[in-house]
Amino acid sequence: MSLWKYADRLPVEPLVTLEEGETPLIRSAKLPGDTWLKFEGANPTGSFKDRGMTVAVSAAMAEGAEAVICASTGNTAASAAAYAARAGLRCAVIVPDGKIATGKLAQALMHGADVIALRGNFDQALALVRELTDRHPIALVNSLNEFRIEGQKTAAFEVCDQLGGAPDTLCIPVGNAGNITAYWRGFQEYNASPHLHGYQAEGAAPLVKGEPVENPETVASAIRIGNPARWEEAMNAVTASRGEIRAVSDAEILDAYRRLAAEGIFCEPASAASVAGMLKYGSEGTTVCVLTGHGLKDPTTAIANAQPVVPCEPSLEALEKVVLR
Ligand code: AN7
Repeated sequence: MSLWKYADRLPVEPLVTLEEGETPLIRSAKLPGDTWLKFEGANPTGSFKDRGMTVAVSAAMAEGAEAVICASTGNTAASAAAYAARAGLRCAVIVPDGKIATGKLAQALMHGADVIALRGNFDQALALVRELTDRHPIALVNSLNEFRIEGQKTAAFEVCDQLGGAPDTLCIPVGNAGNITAYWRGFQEYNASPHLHGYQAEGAAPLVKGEPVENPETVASAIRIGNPARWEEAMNAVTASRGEIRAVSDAEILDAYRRLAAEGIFCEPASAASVAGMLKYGSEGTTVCVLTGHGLKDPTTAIANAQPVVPCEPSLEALEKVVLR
């Protein structure tokens, strides 16, 4: 089974699939309220991007494309690379130099994509690939691509099916604003209308500020985005759902990141923004926090924010000392 169980609501045939979707909805054991975690890290490449990519790359195949391209803070790149490999298409990914998490870089490289490190940020990368794909017959698989949104809307269907009804509130991190757009579409198609609470990182919060951020900065590299492509749709989703869009600090993101890990759930920093926002601003009723990507994506940030490793000499005495302390 996969998200293709909703094939009658999707616009193409599943030409390329890695059995994405059908991710766990886990009730939090420690967070306040009736809080559920939609663990999108359980997708094949470890992020929600696979939902959109299976549909977008299937569409590209149907159209006879030979290559796909995207700008990415990392997860889109990893997912595009995997699905392109699966489909036998060429893939190029444009990423901000030095600003994508190690796991994502490893994935894109291993799946054989051309990884291009732009001496610039995500927003510049996206503007450039948009121009490039206007001029050349290469399929753009960023979330500007409608097929991406169509695939990602299935997460809203799953949440409703898993809970046996719509949640009251859905908390979600917001970067380029494709995913919040997709959830809102999915909920509408399911006649559900939870309040959508979108959270951006304080140093990369254009939607909260009401204007683009030229030099976005945050520890949550996945959402280090200053000029979201789906700006209007995101604001419409927030308004129409009587929700909110707010900012959380890096310290609040890292605190939520550690709290989740302490109950056995490892997500990446950007994903923890959903929980950070819920903890900071509160939520109404049954609440689902979307954990968009797996913690293993970004081992560097994990190790920098956890307790140190304990060194030990190879003797029983030394081992007792450190274990029984
Ligand atoms: C873990 O990979 O934009 O608001 O290029 O990787 O739909 O952009 C990633 C975004 C949240 C924000 N959580 O979603 C990319 C990219 C994680 C992410 C977001 C991203 P959107």
